[in-house]
Amino acid sequence: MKIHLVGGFLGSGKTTAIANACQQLKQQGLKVGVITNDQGQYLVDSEFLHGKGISSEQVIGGCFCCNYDQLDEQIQRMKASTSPDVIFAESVGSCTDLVATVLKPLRKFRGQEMEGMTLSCFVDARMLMMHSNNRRLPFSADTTYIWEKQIEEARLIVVNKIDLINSSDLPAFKQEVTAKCPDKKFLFQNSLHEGSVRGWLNELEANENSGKLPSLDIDYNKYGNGEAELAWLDEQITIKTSDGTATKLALDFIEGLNSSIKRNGLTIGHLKLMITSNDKQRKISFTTMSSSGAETNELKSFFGDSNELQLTVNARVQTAPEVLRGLLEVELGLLRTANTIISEENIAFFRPGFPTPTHRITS
Ligand SMILES: Nc1nc2c(ncn2[C@@H]2O[C@H](COP(=O)(O)OP(=O)(O)OP(=O)(O)O)[C@@H](O)[C@H]2O)c(=O)[nH]1
Ligand SMILES: [Mg+2]
Repeated sequence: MKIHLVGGFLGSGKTTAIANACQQLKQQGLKVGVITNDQGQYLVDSEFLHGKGISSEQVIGGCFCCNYDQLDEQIQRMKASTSPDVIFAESVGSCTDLVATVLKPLRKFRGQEMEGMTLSCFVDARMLMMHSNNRRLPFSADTTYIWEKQIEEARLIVVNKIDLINSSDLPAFKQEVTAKCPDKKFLFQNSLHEGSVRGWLNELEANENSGKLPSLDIDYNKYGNGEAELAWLDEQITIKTSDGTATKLALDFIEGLNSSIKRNGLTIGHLKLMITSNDKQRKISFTTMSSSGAETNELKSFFGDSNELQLTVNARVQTAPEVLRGLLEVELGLLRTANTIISEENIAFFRPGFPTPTHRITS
């Protein structure tokens, strides 16, 4: 069994790449599993993987490092149930220090059972380009510190969403990034593209000794503060109508929430939603660099008119949790009419707690 730990900031494209990779490995006849991870409980990513027929387990309520035993339990559970050849473990996007707190402990306690362990760090190419050009990222200094530490600790860096970079800028960008860190392996990837993800899989095959990476030198106060500057808001919403407008209302709400976050000058880490209606599902994402999540008209025709629709909301935004909740409530309020029933469930809004890893191996 091989374990591929996949880190990198919120919205950088980890789940997209993992889903694509799993589908390719399954076609090769391999058994795969994914462990998702989040501070919250009801995860859009888990629903997304489930919808694609990829078996997954979750480590919820905190990052892998602070819930190492839960991670270990989920690995053992997968091993017992489906005995996968490959497990992808996607860490929550605000987490770093994975070498000392996850890879090294796994190597120490479970090394005998593993054929290989890797660590990849995903980074949005547009953010890396900003950073390389000495432009400030749209996050606070301490949140940017987490983003930088994620890249620092991994040897294999997947510079993702390369399709969104102007192709004339690409050669110089690639050269600059590679020259700055000659000890790292950079892959320039489009995770929506099968051939591009195949390159990552080939690299994972060849790169099985990430357990030997050095542990980070990291200031946990800055790390904890950087995480606490992000607000988490999760909830599940049901919209019921009698005139077939549930789809339209849901899309109005989603666009409204995104616009309202932007209008208030707040930086999105990742605003992701799963829409479920008429036995169809679609994940919608707004990330730090993207202005819109999906074509509204395309979604309208995909779902068609409906009288009932479910939304799972996972919002990660740089602000106070109460502020984020307030913005959502206002947008939801706009949908409430005499003909509409809106119910909210499993509401949670909070700042991630201070990171206190179960193990931290520095040697
Ligand atoms: N154009 C383009 N879009 C991508 C690529 N990879 C991912 N995306 C999109 O980026 C958004 C975020 O992708 P996710 O895979 O959910 O990102 P993530 O890193 O798993 O996000 P978190 O789990 O919240 O940290 C989605 O809309 C994806 O479709 C890519 O290579 N190119
Ligand atoms: Mg994800």
